[in-house]
Amino acid sequence: MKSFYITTPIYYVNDRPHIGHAYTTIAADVLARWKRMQGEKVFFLTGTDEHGSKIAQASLQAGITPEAYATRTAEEFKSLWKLLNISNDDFIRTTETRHIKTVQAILTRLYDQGEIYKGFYEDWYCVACESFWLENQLKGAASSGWQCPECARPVEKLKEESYFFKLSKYGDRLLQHYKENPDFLSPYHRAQEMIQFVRQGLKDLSVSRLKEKWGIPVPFALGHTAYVWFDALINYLSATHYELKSLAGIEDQASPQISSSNFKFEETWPCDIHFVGKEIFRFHTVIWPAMLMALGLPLPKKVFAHGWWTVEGDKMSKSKGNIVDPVEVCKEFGADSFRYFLLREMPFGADGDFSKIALLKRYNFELANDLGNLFSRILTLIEKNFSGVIRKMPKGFFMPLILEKNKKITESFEKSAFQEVLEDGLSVAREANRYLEVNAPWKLVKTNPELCESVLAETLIVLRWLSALYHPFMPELSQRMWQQLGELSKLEEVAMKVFREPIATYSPGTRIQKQEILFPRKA
Ligand code: ME8
Repeated sequence: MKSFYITTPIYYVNDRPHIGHAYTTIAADVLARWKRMQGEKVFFLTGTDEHGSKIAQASLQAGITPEAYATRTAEEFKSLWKLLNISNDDFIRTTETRHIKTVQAILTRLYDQGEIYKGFYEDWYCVACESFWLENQLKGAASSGWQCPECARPVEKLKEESYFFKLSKYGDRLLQHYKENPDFLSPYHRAQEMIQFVRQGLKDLSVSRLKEKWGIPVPFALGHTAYVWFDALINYLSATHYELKSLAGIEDQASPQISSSNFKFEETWPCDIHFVGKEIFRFHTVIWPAMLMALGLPLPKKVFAHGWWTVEGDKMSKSKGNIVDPVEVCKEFGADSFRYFLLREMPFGADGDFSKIALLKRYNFELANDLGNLFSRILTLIEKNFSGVIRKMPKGFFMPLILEKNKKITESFEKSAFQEVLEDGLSVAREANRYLEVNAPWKLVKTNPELCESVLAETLIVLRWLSALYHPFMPELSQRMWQQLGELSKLEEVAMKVFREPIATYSPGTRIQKQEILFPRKA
C-alpha cells in the first residue's frame, strides 16, 4: 500500500527552534494524524538541514565544531517535537550517512548523464538565505552596498569554479507540469508568482562550492562541496532509502525511530505533500521538480506554501529580540492549546500575527468557554442528577448538522484549510451550548427527568464527535475528553468511526468519568 507521504522543511540548525518552525511542523502533524484516522499508512518526515556557511559561521562563533553544534540544535528540535506531540515517523539529519550517500549518488548520476557540467560562477550570494541573486534582483545600490531582496542583509560576490545543474532546460516542462497539475502549486494565490518566475527564463544552477568546506564532498570534483540547497532538497528522497540499495557496501542507516524496512522508496514516492513557508516555495516548485525530472522520477503531488507569522506586528528577528520560544508558550498554555491557536488564528496560506493577547482570547473564549464549558456543564449535570450514567438512546438531534459539517470538514482537510475545520468544530459546540440554554436541563430535571435524560443523551453525541474531531489538533486533551465520556479505548484508533457515526459507536449506560476541568480560565 502506498503511504501518504508528508514532509516539513528540514530546519537550519544555526538557531534554536521558534514558533515559525513549530507552525509548519504542527500543521503537518495535524494532517498526518487526520490521514492516519482515515486508515491510511502515513510517512511523516521532518528533520534538520546542517551544512553550509550559515552553520559553519554559527559554530565558529560558539567555539565548537559544526558537527557538535548541529547535534546540539538537532536535539533541541527533537525535544521540542516531543513536547508538542509531533508524530513524525522519521527525523532526518543531512549529516547522516544515509543522506550523504544519497546526495553523492545523485550528483554522480546527474554528472554521468550530462545534467551537471563544470563552469565558472560569478554572482551575488546571501549567506543568511543561502541564495544567489542577479544584480538586477538586489536591493540597495553599488555605492551604499547591495542587499539581499529577501532579507535585506548585505550580499557578497562569489567568483569561483563551480559545477552547474542544467536547470535552464526545464522551464517549458515545468510550465507544462503546472498547467496539467493545478494542485501542484498550492494555495492557488501563490501560483502566479512561480509561473512568472519560470516564464522569465531560468539560469543554470551552481550546485557546488569550492570555498565552503562544511558540506557534502562532490565525488567527482576534489575540493568541491554540494550547494546546501541541492543537498537539502534531496532529504525527501534519502529518507525513503532511494539509491541506497544500489550503493554496494553502504550500510542503510535509518533513524532509530523506524526500522529501515518500514518505509521503502516504492511505498512512499512520489511525496503527497511538502509543507513549506512561502519564502522557500521557489526552491520546492522550480529547482526540486527540475532535479526530479532529471532523475526521471515522478514529481510530488503538491507543494503547499503557508504564510508567515509576525510577532505583535513585527518581523521575528534575533536583533529585535522578539523571537517567541514555543517551550515558554507551552509552559503557560500547554502544548495542545498552543497547537490549537496556531492553526486557528490564521488561514493556512495567509500571514498572521502572534501575540499573547490573541492567544489568551482564543484560549478563554473558544477553548475555556465554548468547548471546556460545554463538557463541564453536561458532565456535571449527568453526574449530579443521574449518578454519571445516561441510559437513554439519543434520537440523533444533532446528526443532520454533524453530517453536513463532516462533509465540509473532510473537504477542508483536503485543502489544508485547518482554520475552517476548527471554525466548523466550534460552531457545533456553540450550537450544543444554545441547545442547553433552550432546553435548560437543570430545570427540566425537576419537572421532567425523563426528558432531561433524553436532552443530555443528545448532547453526549456532540461531545463524542468533538473529541474525535479535535484528536488531530489536540491529541492529549482530546484523549482526556474521550476518557471523561467513560471510554477506555485509545481515541486515535476509533476516532474516524466516532467522527463519522458518533451515535453508532455510543452505548447507553456508559458511566462518565468527570475529571478536572479541561481548560482552566487564564488571566
Ligand atoms: O529554510 N512564520 O530552513 P529554516 C511561519 N533549511 N513559518 C516560519 C517562520 C515564520 N515567521 N519562520 C520560519 C530553511 N518558518 C531550509 C529549508 S527544506 C529542503 C530546507 C518555517 O530553518 C517555515 O516553514 O530557515 C519556513 O519555510 C521554515 O521554517 C524555514 O526554516
